[in-house]
Amino acid sequence: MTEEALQLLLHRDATVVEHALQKFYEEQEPIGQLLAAEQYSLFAGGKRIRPVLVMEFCKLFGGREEAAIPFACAVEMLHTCSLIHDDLPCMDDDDLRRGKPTNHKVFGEAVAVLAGDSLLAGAFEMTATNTEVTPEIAAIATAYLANSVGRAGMVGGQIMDIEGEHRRLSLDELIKLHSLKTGAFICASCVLGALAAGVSLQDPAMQKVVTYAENIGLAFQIVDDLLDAIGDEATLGKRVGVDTAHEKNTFLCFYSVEEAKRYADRLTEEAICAISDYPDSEALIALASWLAGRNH
Ligand code: GRG
Repeated sequence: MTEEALQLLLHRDATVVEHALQKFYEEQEPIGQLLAAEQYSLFAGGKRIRPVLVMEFCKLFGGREEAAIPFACAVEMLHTCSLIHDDLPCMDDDDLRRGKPTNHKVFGEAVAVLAGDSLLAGAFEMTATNTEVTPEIAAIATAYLANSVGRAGMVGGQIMDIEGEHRRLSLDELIKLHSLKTGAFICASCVLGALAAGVSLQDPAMQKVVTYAENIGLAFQIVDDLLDAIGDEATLGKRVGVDTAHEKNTFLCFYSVEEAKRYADRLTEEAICAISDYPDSEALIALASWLAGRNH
């Protein structure tokens, strides 16, 4: 698939999800500044990688788009929640995200915390009430997603990250941190797409989904570290050099820039290998390659 065709596809998937999210917000009762704060970050122009993974894995297994849309909306809401909370003064203390002032800079810390909380709750409401799949699939997806962002996933990775700031982690610890903090949620996005298409967690095909997801998840984080070190602030829409300033553990503590790029490329090859036998895998193959070479 050409770069142009991939960008068209990403744009199309992202637009479908964005319309669904807009419709959801049009139906909500305003209360205080909550809706405004949620929408400020949700519609600030992220890449929408996780919802695209949901949509494309559903497509790979011949599922209906309608079944994937609520899951895709949910992962973007959860992702946005994690970004709002990550930017807070008590976490990474960032003032720029997606090219705009961070949520707490605009709405204040209390509203930012609550906007994140509300996005989190809304995401699980969205997966649990997905009527385009069976109630059993909705429940399985909800539990899988919850596990991926809780102690065994994102929150667990974040605590390792925070507590690791004061000491040098080993490479194994760093890989574990990121497989929890970023990888588990990326994996859940891919798995929810397959679930929407009716693939069960026990199906051998699901192992291929997980292998693809784990490899692109780790590659994604390596590229994230590279972009913080050598990326361009205007293109990224967030501050660069933050990892060094905070003495964060990153892959560049263990590898040179060139070695880190090669590592990300190797993981990308592994990811591609896991799914390339499927007839309609070109989009996911192109997506994995694009993620490894992205500049934002
Ligand atoms: C929300 C359950 C929950 C917990 C919060 C703050 C926190 C605990 C965890 C931090 C998780 C986090 C923000 C990890 C970083 C992941 C990452 C690389 C984000 C950047 O993702 P992109 O590049 O961003 O997809 P865009 O803006 O394009 O969507």
